[in-house]
This record gives sequence, C-alpha cells and structure tokens, in this order.
Amino acid sequence: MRNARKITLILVVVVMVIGTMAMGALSYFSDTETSAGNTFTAARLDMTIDGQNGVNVQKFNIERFSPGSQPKKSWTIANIGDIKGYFGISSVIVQNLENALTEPEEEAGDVTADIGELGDLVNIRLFIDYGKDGWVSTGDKTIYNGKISNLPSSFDLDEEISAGGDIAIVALFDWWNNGDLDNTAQSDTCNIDFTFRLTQRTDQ
Ligand SMILES: [Ca+2]
Ligand SMILES: [Ca+2]
Ligand SMILES: [Ca+2]
Repeated sequence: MRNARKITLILVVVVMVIGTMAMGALSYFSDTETSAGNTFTAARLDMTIDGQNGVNVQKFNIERFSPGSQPKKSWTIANIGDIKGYFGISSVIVQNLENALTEPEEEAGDVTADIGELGDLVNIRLFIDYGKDGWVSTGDKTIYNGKISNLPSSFDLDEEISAGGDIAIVALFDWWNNGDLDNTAQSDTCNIDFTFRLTQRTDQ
C-alpha cells in the first residue's frame, strides 16, 4: 500500500516536471518570415522585318531590270523581345527562271531554254549597314559580295541585336557590263528567298 502511494507520488511529480518543461518550451522567443510568390517568367525573343511580324516581307519586285542598273534595298531587322539575340541568315534560295527564250538570247548563245542566266550576271553586295545610310561605308560588315547564283545557302553571322535594338541589312545589286553575254538574260527572272533568324545564346 505504501509502495503504491509512493509510485503514485512519483508519477505525479513526473507529470508535473513534464508539464513544467512543456510550459517552458512554449515560452521561448520565436519568429517567422515568409518567402512566397516566387515565380519564373520566360523571356521574349521576337524579330520583326520593317515592323512586320509573322508575315512575309517581299522587299523587292524589280521590273525591266537592265545592264548598268544599281538598285538597292534595305531591311530593318528589329528585336522587339526583352533579351538580346544573335542574327543570321538561315536559308538563301536562288531560282533562275528563263521565262521566254527570246531571239536575242538565242543569238547570244543561250541554249538552256529552262534555265535563266540573270543570277549569273548580276552581282549582289549584302552588308550590315551600321551607319544606316544605305551605302557601304567604312566599318560596315560585308556579308557577301559576288554573283547572285553563287550565294551560299546560309550565313552564320552571329550578329548581336540587343533587346529593343535593330540593324539594317542592305542588298546592293550591280549589273555591270558583261558584253554580249548580258543578252542571254533578257526576259529572265531571278528569285531570291531569304530566311532571317534570331537566336538566343546560353552564354549571355
Ligand atoms: Ca517575329
Ligand atoms: Ca537559258
Ligand atoms: Ca529569257
């Protein structure tokens, strides 16, 4: 009986000690802060040509082109995104169409009735016009200078365009005097399709 009272007393003391410890734990200083609302928002990389977005921009449609002419055309390539991009020409496709094989063409030795010669005779100077004056100036970057038919299928230019920035690309065509050979291109059409590309780089 005495032992039972002793055990009960011990249990009461243990419970009181645990209770006091718990009360002591609740009384410690504490503080909390939050870090909520953490988000990721993807950047934007979006290119326009002459302010046009998502539509083909036909830059030139030159009619009645003849030797001695020097037409030029300029594209404004803009990065309307919010990170810088790197510009290149990912595809160049040249087609030389004969259209009609006229009498002067035959007389000049054109024997290919289904292949045009215009792109073989006309020079194209393609450059980045840093001065934006439309002409090749000191410091401008020449992309290509040669006959249209010899254009490579792409140009890996790696030309930086900052967010909100733009560059001017100019194509300057020269049909210099090639003598009688010029007659082989009468009535011909030369078609050039460019695909411009703006890409992000991971090391920026
Ligand atoms: Ca675009
Ligand atoms: Ca021909
Ligand atoms: Ca022709």
